Order: sequence, then C-alpha cells, then structure tokens
Amino acid sequence: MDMLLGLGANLGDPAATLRAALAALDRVPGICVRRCSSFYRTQPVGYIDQPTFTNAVAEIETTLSPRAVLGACLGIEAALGRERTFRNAPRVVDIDVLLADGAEDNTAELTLPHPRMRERAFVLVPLSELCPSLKWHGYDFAEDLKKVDTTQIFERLGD
Ligand code: PH2
Ligand code: MG
Ligand code: MG
Repeated sequence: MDMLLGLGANLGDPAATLRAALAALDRVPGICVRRCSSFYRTQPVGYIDQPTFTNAVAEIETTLSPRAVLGACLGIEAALGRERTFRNAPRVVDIDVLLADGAEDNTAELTLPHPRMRERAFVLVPLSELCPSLKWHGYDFAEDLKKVDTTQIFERLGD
C-alpha cells in the first residue's frame, strides 16, 4: 500500500532532522521510503510566534496499516527528541500520515485524509511536486492548491 506522509520541523537543525526521520522510517520493517519532495521553508501556521518551519512530503510503500505507520511515526518523533507541549507548538519533528491508498479512516487516533491538509500550502506545495495531479475519493489536490496562500512558502531548499 502506498501512503503519503507530511514532515515538518522548526527546532534544532530541521533539514538534518527531516533526513534522519526519513532514514528512520525506511528502517522500520514493512516501510520503504520511495520518494521525498524538496524541503521547503515555510511560514508557521496556527501559532505564529515561532521559528520558520522546514516541510516536506514523502511517499512510502508499506505492508503496515495506517495506524501502525502512525505508531512508527510517533516513535520516531520521540526518538528524535520531540516533546509535546501545546497544540501547534514548535517541534523537533512532526510526521503526519496524510493519505493512504484507498483507505479512509476516522477515529480518535487517526483521520484520513488528514483533516487539514487541503488548506495547508506547506502540505499542498510539496505534495504537488511529488504527485502533480493527485485525485483521491473526489478530492482534487491541484484544485485545492490554487485556493491556498502560497506566499506562506518562503523558499524551496532542495533536499
Ligand atoms: N504544522 C502544524 C501547525 N503549523 N506550520 C508550518 N509552516 N508547518 C508545519 O508543519 C506546521 C505548521 C501542526 O502540525
Ligand atoms: Mg503530528
Ligand atoms: Mg502536523
């Protein structure tokens, strides 16, 4: 099954941490990281008074369920030093499950597609780099991208 993950970081060395997170994901049995977008420097959304973020979207192939992948993501966040304080707070790394092939989910732990991804330039811009014309269960992410404020994307950093 293919899944898309959103990665974000704004404490420490964000680019190095995103690379470490991708390597750690690839080491999880049953997860293979296929591709990752460029890294983008982005304006904080939600809670504004915090450092600039570095964001990316990665495509994985996995034999695991979305919830098991989420569990792996949370474990990697903790191993890389994430501390949870308040919602939208600065973080060493955040790894979100955005979409899973064919799977919808709506539980307290995990909602798929990610409920806020369609309004977030920091997700849609890297997503469109990987999958320029992705449609999913009636959603059209290229159309969503036209509606968001892409001035929140300051810079494409390569990877
Ligand atoms: N993540 C959030 C809230 N706000 N802003 C940017 N630019 N990038 C993020 O990854 C991000 C955010 C909640 O997870
Ligand atoms: Mg998260
Ligand atoms: Mg998040």
